[in-house]
Amino acid sequence: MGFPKDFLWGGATAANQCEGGWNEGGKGLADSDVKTAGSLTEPRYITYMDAQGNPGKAVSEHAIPADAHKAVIDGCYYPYHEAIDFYHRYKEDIALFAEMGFKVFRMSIAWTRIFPKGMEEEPNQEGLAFYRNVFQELRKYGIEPLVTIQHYDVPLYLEENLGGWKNRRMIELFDRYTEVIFREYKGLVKYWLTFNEINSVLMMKHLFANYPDKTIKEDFQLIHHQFVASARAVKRAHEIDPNYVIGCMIAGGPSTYPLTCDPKDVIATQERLQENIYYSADVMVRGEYPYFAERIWQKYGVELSMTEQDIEDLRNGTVDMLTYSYYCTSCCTTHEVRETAGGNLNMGPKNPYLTYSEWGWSLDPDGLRYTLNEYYGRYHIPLMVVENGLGAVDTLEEDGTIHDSYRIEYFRAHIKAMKQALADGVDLRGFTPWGCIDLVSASTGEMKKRYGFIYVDKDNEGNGSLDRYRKDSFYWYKKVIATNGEDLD
Ligand code: BGP
Repeated sequence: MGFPKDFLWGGATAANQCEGGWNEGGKGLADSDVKTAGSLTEPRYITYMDAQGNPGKAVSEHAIPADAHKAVIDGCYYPYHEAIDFYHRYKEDIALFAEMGFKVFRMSIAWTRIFPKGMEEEPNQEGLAFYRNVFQELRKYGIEPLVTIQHYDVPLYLEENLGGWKNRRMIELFDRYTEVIFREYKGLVKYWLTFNEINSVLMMKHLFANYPDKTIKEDFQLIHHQFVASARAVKRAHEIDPNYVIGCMIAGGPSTYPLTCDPKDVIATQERLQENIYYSADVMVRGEYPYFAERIWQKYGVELSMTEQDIEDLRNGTVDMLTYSYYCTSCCTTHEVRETAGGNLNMGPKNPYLTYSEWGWSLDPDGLRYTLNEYYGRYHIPLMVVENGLGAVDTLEEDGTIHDSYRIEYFRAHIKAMKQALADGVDLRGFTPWGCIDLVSASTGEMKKRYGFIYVDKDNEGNGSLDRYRKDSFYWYKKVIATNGEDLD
């Protein structure tokens, strides 16, 4: 048994990490436009102007002074402003995806291209036209778009004036945005995802030291608004086009294993998983908060404001599929931690049985098979792995080649793991490796942390020709797709 014959092989990107054109085509400022570049050791900053007009920068939202407003500051380098210039080069890039044989391409729409401030009555026609052109270009090659509606990208105006998703009004504004795109792209798009890694907000308290209690409480309210917005979008999508397939998207690898077989570690892991993964996925797949939600709210002193209408909306907007990002796994323990590891939104004790990438993310293909079984066993709806990959330093040789055997090795092992999960009986429909073309890293803002099958000539400081080059993995993945996952050599 191998991959089903209509398996969706492809790749994934997000608007802010690849488009550039930050102030073109009538686009408004997004919250991600005020994020600087960082590195493994230096955080990315959010830049702002304080009440006296002095520029400043903060490592996270809650460190920004109350009277300041986020702003683009002169002299600061913002890697998303140009990114890899997909905005102007999408035709060239899509031709390369087609050459690899992509069946699907995951991308996101920047809300600020459609509603520059997020609150306008009418959408921005130039923004609508841009995505129409991209979808048509994909269709030309028979590539199915898989569109994330919000991928870490909110109109800055809404952040500044409403407090972003903390404010219930965001649900209505998201409604307006989704209704426009569902109508506009009917017949061009079939697959949609509501929020990228919606569960990530609940992990912030574990990622940042001194994360304020007040912010934790707000985060639960914020994600509740997103759950409702997501559910309403699902319902609306089906009303507009019954052929639409609309899924949720979660960060799928965190807190996977107990570090030891001490039952206390097992319970700690179970609680973490409930909090980090199932709290969110249960709401979106099953249409109601899980039985353990009350315990979590009590733990953090959360008093959720939830209306009767919210409850009904959640019930009526369950997703058609569950999709997730999978890069690595992490461990949980109640014992003293000797060595910690990094990860995609998941720090934790180092797993002695795994090796780690240059950015400290574990390499764990078995964890992919394990999570596929866990999620399918719990929900019994179709799954897609919509992010996976190895962030690594690549070398562009003088003759224009890039020998990324480490990336091929990573994918070979992960594709084998998916094959095993399919043999286990999991209903897995597609695979879109992250950053199929090199793009700006979300966590560090670097170009150096590359994921692509296609190399983009640009460095961390923004220098480079932006020319595209095929890596060794490009040819390898092309063969994998052509043989539907049979030839992995
Ligand atoms: C996920 C995000 C992506 C992406 C990826 C890789 O959390 O959904 O946007 O960037 O992680 O992470 P990074 O870019 O930090 O290496």
